[in-house]
Amino acid sequence: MKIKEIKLHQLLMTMKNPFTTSFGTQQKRFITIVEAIDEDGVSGFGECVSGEDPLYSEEFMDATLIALKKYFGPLVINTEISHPDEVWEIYKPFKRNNMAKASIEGAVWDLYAKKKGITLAEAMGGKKKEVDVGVSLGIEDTDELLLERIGEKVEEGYKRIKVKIKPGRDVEMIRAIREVYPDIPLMVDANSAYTLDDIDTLKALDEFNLMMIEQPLMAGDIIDHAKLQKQIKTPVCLDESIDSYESAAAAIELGSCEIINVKVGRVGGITQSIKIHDLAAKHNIPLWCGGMLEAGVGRLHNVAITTLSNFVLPGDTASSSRYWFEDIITPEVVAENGVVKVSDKPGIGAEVDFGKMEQYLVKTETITEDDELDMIMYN
Ligand code: OSB
Ligand code: MG
Repeated sequence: MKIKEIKLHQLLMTMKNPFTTSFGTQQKRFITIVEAIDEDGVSGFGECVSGEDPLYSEEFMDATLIALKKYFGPLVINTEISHPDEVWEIYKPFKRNNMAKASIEGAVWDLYAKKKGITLAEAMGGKKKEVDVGVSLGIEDTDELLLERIGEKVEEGYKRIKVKIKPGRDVEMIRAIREVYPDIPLMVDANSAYTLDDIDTLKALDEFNLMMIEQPLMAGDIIDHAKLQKQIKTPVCLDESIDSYESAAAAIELGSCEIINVKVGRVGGITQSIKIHDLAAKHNIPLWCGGMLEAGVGRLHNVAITTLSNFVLPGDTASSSRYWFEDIITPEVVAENGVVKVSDKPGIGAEVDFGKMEQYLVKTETITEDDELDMIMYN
């Protein structure tokens, strides 16, 4: 297949509820939907998951858009691609910018699956027909408010509850949750808010039978996490520190974590996610799929990757309606009793609904074959 045109649909979406992490509070989500159109006029869709600001990782949407327009779009346009794995090879000389790369690569995977008439999950080698999901809850001002939120989500049947923690909202908050819900599958995500100086706090969490603690220490770190894992019983799960196949391999070798959260965008795309999946499976490291407050396209990509066999723990891919008054796909992603059924329609398995998207659209920019790669090095 040959991509002739790439559209960057830039959306500003408002979430139903503000979402607070150790980084701060957000209620607006600036999302780019990538549409790759081939010579037959078939469209594949990807979603760019960069944050609005470089707080979760170094990538942020304004910069990502420049990277897409200047490099990653022109590099694939008019290039013969027989399998989406080739996209990573094309991008290889270009360092990092994983979420930018993954957004086009994801669109190419969807396009590839649609042209073959198979589901995106099948194209990846996924076999599950349904996937288990949990929900990620932000920090609330009081334990009472958080407990109310947890109550709703337990009632809705989500398979595990993840709560965000930060210094000052950790041990006593978890104690309050466990008093009401002694047995629910519960985990915490610190988004890199602690250091090894906080070892007493991190050890104190051991008494709550948590499924895991996600990214307690600095983004990118694998050395201190290895030291930490030796001192606590709660399994460490890495999120921000796993930004490539190589960092996953290093973390596994050093014992920096017992569990890995795979976010397709963070590791550079589906091809890299599959590589990490296979390596983790070999080393008995269970995986789950993390979320980045995605709209429908990214959400469906997450459902598809979760169909791979070593995604054994419930991920963050909750229902569209947990985030949005109206998602941009038809039908929306629906978790019923913590289970999302995988569509049997080709590609991502739902229609991108341009009518619904309209209400969020800031602008669409188009990269065409006239946009040549503009690089100092190649000129
Ligand atoms: O650390 O997993 C994270 C959202 C944005 C950035 C980072 C994270 C998150 C979440 C929410 O936890 C996951 C979701 O529900 O999409
Ligand atoms: Mg996380």
